[in-house]
Amino acid sequence: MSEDTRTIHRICPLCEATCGLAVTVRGQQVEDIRGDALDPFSRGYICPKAHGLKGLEEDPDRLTRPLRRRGNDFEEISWDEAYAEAIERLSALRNKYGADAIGTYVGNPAAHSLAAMVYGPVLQRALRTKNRFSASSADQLPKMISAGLMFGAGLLIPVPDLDRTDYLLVLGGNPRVSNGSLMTAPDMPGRLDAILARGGKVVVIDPRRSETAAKASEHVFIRPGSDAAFLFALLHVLFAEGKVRLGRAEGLVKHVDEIRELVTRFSPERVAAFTGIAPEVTRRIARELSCAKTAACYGRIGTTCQRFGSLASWAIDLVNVLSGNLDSEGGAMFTRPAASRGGNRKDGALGGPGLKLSARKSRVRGLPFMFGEFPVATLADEILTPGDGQIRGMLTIAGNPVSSAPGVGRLEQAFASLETMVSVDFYVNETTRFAHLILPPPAPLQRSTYDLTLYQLAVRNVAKYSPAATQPAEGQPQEWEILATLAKGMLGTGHLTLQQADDESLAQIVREEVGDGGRWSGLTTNEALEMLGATPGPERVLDLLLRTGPFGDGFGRAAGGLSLSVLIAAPHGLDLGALQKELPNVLRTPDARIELAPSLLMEDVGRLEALLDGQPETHGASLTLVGRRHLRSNNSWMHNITSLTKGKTRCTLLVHAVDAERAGLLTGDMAQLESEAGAVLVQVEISEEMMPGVVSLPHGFGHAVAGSRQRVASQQPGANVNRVSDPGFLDAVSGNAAFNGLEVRLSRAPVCV
Ligand SMILES: Nc1nc2c(c(=O)[nH]1)N[C@H]1C(S)=C(S)[C@@H](COP(=O)(O)OP(=O)(O)OC[C@H]3O[C@@H](n4cnc5c(=O)[nH]c(N)nc54)[C@H](O)[C@@H]3O)O[C@H]1N2
Ligand SMILES: Nc1nc2c(c(=O)[nH]1)N[C@H]1C(S)=C(S)[C@@H](COP(=O)(O)OP(=O)(O)OC[C@H]3O[C@@H](n4cnc5c(=O)[nH]c(N)nc54)[C@H](O)[C@@H]3O)O[C@H]1N2
Ligand code: SF4
Ligand SMILES: [Mo]
Repeated sequence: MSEDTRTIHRICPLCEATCGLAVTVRGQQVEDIRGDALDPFSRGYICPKAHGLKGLEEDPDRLTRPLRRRGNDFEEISWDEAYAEAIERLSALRNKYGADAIGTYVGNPAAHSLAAMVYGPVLQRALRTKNRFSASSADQLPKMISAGLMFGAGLLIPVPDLDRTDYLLVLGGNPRVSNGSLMTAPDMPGRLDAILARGGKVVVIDPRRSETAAKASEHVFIRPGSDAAFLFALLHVLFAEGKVRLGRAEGLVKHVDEIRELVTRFSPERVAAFTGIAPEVTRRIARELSCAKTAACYGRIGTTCQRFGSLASWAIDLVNVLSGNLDSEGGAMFTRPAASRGGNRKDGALGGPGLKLSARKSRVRGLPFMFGEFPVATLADEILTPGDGQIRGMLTIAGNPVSSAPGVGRLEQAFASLETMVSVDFYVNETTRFAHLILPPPAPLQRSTYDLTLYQLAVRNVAKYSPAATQPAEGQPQEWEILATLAKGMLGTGHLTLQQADDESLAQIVREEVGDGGRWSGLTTNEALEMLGATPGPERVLDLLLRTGPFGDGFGRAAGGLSLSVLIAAPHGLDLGALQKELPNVLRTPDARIELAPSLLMEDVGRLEALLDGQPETHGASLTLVGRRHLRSNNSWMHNITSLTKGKTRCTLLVHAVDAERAGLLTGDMAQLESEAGAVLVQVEISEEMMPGVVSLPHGFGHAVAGSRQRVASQQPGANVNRVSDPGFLDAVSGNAAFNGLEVRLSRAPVCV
C-alpha cells in the first residue's frame, strides 16, 4: 500500500443488512470495496450493491453544490446563498399562511443516516408543521401500529431468532433479494441456508415463487391481501387442536379468549376461496409450526403494503405469541439495542406510556395521524385542495415520493403547483426536479454513521460505529450541518453559531434522555453534558445514547461499558451476543402486559370478514398487481450507477402464461397496465413464478421524465408502477399504501403507426 492508501472499516448504508465493508481509499479516491472478514456480524459477506458505492462517489450527476431553479433549469449557487434563500422562502410561506403550509417528506435513506435520525427531528420541531409525511406510510407503518398496540412502542417489533430457529414462516418477504427488512442481518442467503442445513424448515407464503420461495422447504401461493385471513385460520387450527401455548408470555397476555372467539369464525375451509390456500395445507402448516421445537413467523412488504396490512402484521405476532414462540430462543425475540431513542426501550422500568393514538385526522380525506405523520397517499390531496391548512411548500429530505408514493400523476401536478420547494438530496430526480432549491449532502461513504434504527431490529445484539471513508467535496457541509443550519434559521436563532445552536439542541436531548438520572444514580444532565465534550455533530448524541443504554458505561458508573470511544477502538464492530429473553421488562404498555386484542384492530376485522364469503375476485380480464425488488436495485435510486444497471432490463411485468395468452401477449411485448387510478406501458415477461391471476412489477423505475438529471438511469427508464397504484387503496387502520393486491387490467399496447 502506498503511503496515502488506507482501509476504512464501516458498514454499508444501502440496505438494512448492515454489512461490514473494508473500503480502501487513496487520497480521496475509493479504490476498492470488499466485505470486512473481521466484522463479527457479516463475516465478509457483501452483495453486489456495495460496489455501487464506488460508482456513487464518482457519479458526475451526483450534486455537490446547491442548485437554484432558474426557469426550467437550475443554476449552481453558494452554500450561504442556498441557506439564506431556503430559510427566507420557508419563513415567508410560514408568515403568510401559518406553519402547516409547509409539508415535509422524509425518505428511506434517512433511516440509514445518524445525521438524519438526530437532526431530522430537530428541523421538524423548528418548522412546527403538523403536515409531516414519510416513506413509513408506504412501508412498515402497519407493523409499527400492531407492535405499538400489542407491546407498547412502534419499534418493539419481534424479529425472528434467525440463527437458532427450526422453522421460519415467511409471508410477503423476499429476504434473499432484499437482504431482509425489519430483521437486520447480513448474509441472508447464508443464514437461510443454515436453517435448512441444520434440518430446519423455511416455508414461504407468496403469490410469486420468489428467489426466497424457490430455495425454501416449501412455497405456497396466496392471493394478495389475504394473509390476515390465512393467519387467523392458522390460529383457528391451533385453538381447535389444543395447540395454543403461551410459553414465555404466560401470565403476561391479555384477552386470549377474545382471540379464540375471533378465530373461531376463520376456519381453514371458510377462508380457502379467499386465500387460495387449500384447508389441508393450512392445517398442516399450523401443525408443523406448533410441533417444531422453535418457530418464528415473519412478514414484510407483502403483508404491510396491502389493504389489511395492520391485521396481517398483528396476526403474525399473534401466531408468535400463541404458538409459545415469543421471547424464546429460536422464536421471535426482541433486540436489546446498545443505543436507541424515543421510548422504545427504557431499562429498569416496567411498562410505559404505550402507543398513544391521536384523534387528529387528515384535512381532506380524514385519514389517521400515526406516529406524528399523515399517510403519504394523501399528500397530493393536501397540496391540491384549497382551504385552511393547505400545503403550499414542501421540504423533502432523502425522499423521492414522485416515484415511491401511490398516485404519481397527481403528485406531479401537486409538486408543480407548490409556491416553494426545498430538497435535501444529491440527485435531480423525479421529485427534486420540482424543487426551487436543492441542497446536496455528501455521499454516504463521506459521512460517519451509526445504525440507530436498524440495530434495534437486529437478529444479534451488535454495535458498530462507521467513520467516514472519504471527505465531501471542497466546501460541502455534512448533512447534519445542512439540517441544523436550516433548523436554526427556522427557529429564528440564525444569529447563533452552529456550535451554539448544537449545544442547545444537545442540552435538550440530554434532558430528555437523562432526566433525573434514571437507573444511573446521581447522573445529572450537567455531568453528562460536560463528559460529552464540545465537538458539535451527531457523535455527541450517539455517545450519550450508548453510555446511558443497556450496555453503557453510565458515564463512568459501569466500568467496561460502552461509549463512543469504545466503539471507535473496535473498528470491525462489537458482537454483544445472541438475542436474550427480554420479557417482561421490554414491554412499554401501561400495565406491562401484551395486549392481544387491541380494539383498533378488532374493529377492522369486519372489513376483512365482509370479503370472505364473496366470490373470488379474479374474474375475466381482471388481474391483481404485486411488487418485487431486484438485488442490484435500491428503491428508486442507485439506478444511475452503470455497474448496477447493466444487463437485462429489470423493470418487466411478470405474467403467468395463462394470463399472457388471454391478453394475447408474449415475452418482450409492450403492454398497457391499467387501474382505476392510472396506466403505464410495461414490458411483459412470461413467468411460471407467478400465481395465475397475479402480475408483478418492481417500483422505483420510470426515470424518463422531463427535467431529471440522471443520465445512466434515463437510458433504462422502465415504467413507474406508482402511476397505476391507487392512492385510494389503503390499509384502513394506518392509511398505509396498499401497493399489493390492486385490481388491474392488461392489454396489448396501442401500436403507434
Ligand atoms: N409500488 C411500490 N411502491 C413502493 C414500494 C413498493 O414495494 N411498491 N416500496 C416502498 C418502500 S418500502 C419504500 S422504503 C419507499 C422508498 O421511497 P423514498 O424513500 O421516497 O425513495 P427512495 O427511492 O428511497 O429515494 C431516496 C432519495 O434519497 C436520496 N438520498 C440517498 N441517500 C441520501 C442521503 O444520505 N441523504 C439525503 N438527503 N438524500 C439521500 C436519493 O437520491 C433519492 O432521491 O418506496 C415505497 N414505494
Ligand atoms: N436489493 C434491494 N434490497 C432492498 C430494497 C431494494 O429496493 N432492493 N429495498 C429495501 C426496502 S426499502 C425494503 S422495505 C425491503 C423490503 O423487503 P421485502 O419485503 O423482503 O422485499 P419485496 O421484494 O418487496 O418482497 C415482498 C414480497 O411480497 C410478495 N407479496 C406481494 N403481495 C403479497 C401478499 O398480499 N401476501 C403475501 N404473502 N405476499 C405478497 C411479493 O411477491 C414479494 O415477493 O427491502 C430492502 N432491501
Ligand atoms: S446486503 Fe448489500 S446493500 Fe445490503 S448492507 Fe449488505 S452489501 Fe450493502
Ligand atoms: Mo422500505
